[in-house]
Amino acid sequence: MDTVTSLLDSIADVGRDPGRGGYTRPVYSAAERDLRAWFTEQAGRRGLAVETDRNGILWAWWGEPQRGALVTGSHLDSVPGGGAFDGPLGVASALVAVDLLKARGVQPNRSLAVTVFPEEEGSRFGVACLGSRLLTGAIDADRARNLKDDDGNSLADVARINGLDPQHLGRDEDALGRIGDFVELHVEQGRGLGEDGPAVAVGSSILGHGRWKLSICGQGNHAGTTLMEDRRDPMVAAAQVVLAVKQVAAQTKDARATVGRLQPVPGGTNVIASRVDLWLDVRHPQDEVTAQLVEAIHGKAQKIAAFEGCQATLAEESFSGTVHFDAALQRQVQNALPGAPVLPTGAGHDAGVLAGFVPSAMVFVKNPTGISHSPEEHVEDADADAGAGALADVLEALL
Ligand code: HGY
Ligand code: MN
Ligand code: MN
Ligand code: MN
Repeated sequence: MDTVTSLLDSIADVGRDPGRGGYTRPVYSAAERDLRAWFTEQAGRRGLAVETDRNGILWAWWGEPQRGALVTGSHLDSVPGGGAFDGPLGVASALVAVDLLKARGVQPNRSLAVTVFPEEEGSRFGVACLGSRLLTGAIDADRARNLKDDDGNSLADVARINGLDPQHLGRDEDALGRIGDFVELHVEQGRGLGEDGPAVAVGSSILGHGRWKLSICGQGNHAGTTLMEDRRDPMVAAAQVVLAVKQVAAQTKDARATVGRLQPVPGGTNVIASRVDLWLDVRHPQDEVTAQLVEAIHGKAQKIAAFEGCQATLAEESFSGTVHFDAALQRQVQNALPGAPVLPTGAGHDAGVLAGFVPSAMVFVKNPTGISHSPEEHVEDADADAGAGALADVLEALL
């Protein structure tokens, strides 16, 4: 029988990113397509019938596709230079959990589906959990169709190339009706379990979080012929804005604000940028505080930009309010995992989007480094297998 580690080892070379370290597996890239093929093959080996729905979500069925099924899964796409576990651990653990349930002779009372959601990281089209947002209608389908990647390819075009009908992207009542309960296993992103804690924890809530694009426009010019006093350099404004983001968040307990991506345009070494785009990721347990943080950052950015002779404009790209998982389902998960701690998470997940529509729950597996969205993300083999065993216990209790 496969172990979680042996399954992850079998995709260890897919999407490696020597330049950044770790893995870069954007949705609908060759690497992610290879991972989808791997999943389909692994599911087939387990006698699971695989289908792709109108939003590109993969469903591997044990039993007939039916309303109210038990569904578990995660994602295979990654952030740039991501770790090996964020997403694939949940998918591999679900496959091993099916093996364990079959080995136990479990006869499900309802169908079970293992799912893979596309674009959970939002690394290509900018909106996280795009697959589950489309499935539930949490994003407007027209807006989604027109989302662009850095090369200007629209989701509609990329979806079409990948065999989907872009006009069919959007809320899918049939598929959504098939989810009676959803459970996502995920590597812990943070140190709630720490190094000495148990192997698994039960998720309780997901911090509200959003993404905003800040564009700072100035005057592009020549780096050699423009005197310092004659410049309206948006890069100089952007540098001050990044500092201001840290200062605003540092003054608010539990706030997290990050500028992880900053793009000067046109981006030449000998060119004073005409514009700088930077993306804010702001999170806080209280949604109204998140809004206040963004407003404070926006105000500071406008003042800084004006001082540098530039203009700053802010556009919201996505927002998900703080989510508390379904209490009844969480109790069932806790009963199946006696003694497992109950932990909140600051990371977004498809389970968080689905929680607004169907009973959803999460199981976290210990990551001794606590680090994620980095090659240093880690799960010990024994904990990975304990996680799959725990997921099997949860699924058996729910089947
Ligand atoms: O950004 C997040 O929290 C998640 O990893 N997509
Ligand atoms: Mn993830
Ligand atoms: Mn992630
Ligand atoms: Mn997720």
